[in-house]
Amino acid sequence: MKRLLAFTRAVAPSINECELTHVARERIDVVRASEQHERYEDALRALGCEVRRLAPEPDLPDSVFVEDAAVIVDECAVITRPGAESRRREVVSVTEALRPHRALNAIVAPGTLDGGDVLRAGRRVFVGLSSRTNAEGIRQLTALLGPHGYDVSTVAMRDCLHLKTAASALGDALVLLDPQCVEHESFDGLERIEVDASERFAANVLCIGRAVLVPAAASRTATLLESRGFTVVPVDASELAKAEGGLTCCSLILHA
Ligand code: CIR
Repeated sequence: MKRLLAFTRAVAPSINECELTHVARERIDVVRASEQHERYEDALRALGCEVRRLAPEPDLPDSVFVEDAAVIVDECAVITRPGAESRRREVVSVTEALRPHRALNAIVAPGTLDGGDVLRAGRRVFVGLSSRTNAEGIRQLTALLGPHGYDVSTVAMRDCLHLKTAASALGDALVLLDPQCVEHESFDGLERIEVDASERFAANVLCIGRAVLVPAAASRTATLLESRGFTVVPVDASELAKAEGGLTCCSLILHA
């Protein structure tokens, strides 16, 4: 029986120096952010994950957002080259943590890629062309995943940091998306549902089996997901939202 591992990392005390692209800087309460992050880890445990904390990186402000450092599929993992220079060193510890579990490859210069731009639904992999992920990064990812049978396509988006700010996979055949940030047509071949129009940043949800972690502020989208048969787990991640992070960003989940 395979275990479900969830790699996480503590909130860095320097998080107030985080990168910001689309939101205005607001003071982040580090204690509150850490408490919310612990509740998030509890929610992962309750869904069967074995949570493993990576070594803390107190001097890397965005290091809690471990998702951006790797793309993991069953056959291998791709260590990213994050688009923000300040985030490049985050991959070192993630590489060591993943080494026992997957064959590793890496995105190399001049390619850049953030894990938050990579949405996988079954054998389809959608990659956002963003301020962090460039065409060369997508080309390299395509070359690395293609031989394993993944069909990689590039997605344009607007007014959001990462593709997964705009859309999330709910299993292999269904995508939740925010039509203000991404077009339905980008996900041709998959069923699509939209977030509630009144809820900004509701499209970043974390699906584990038939359960979905949903931002506590997105209650209408949560009701929609329940009506589709999902078990919704509301998670308050309001402090890390000030750092432009969502629910998928804070873990790297794999079967091991
Ligand atoms: C950044 O700008 O890189 C961080 N402040 C937020 C990263 C969030 N990660 C994600 O959406 N995967």
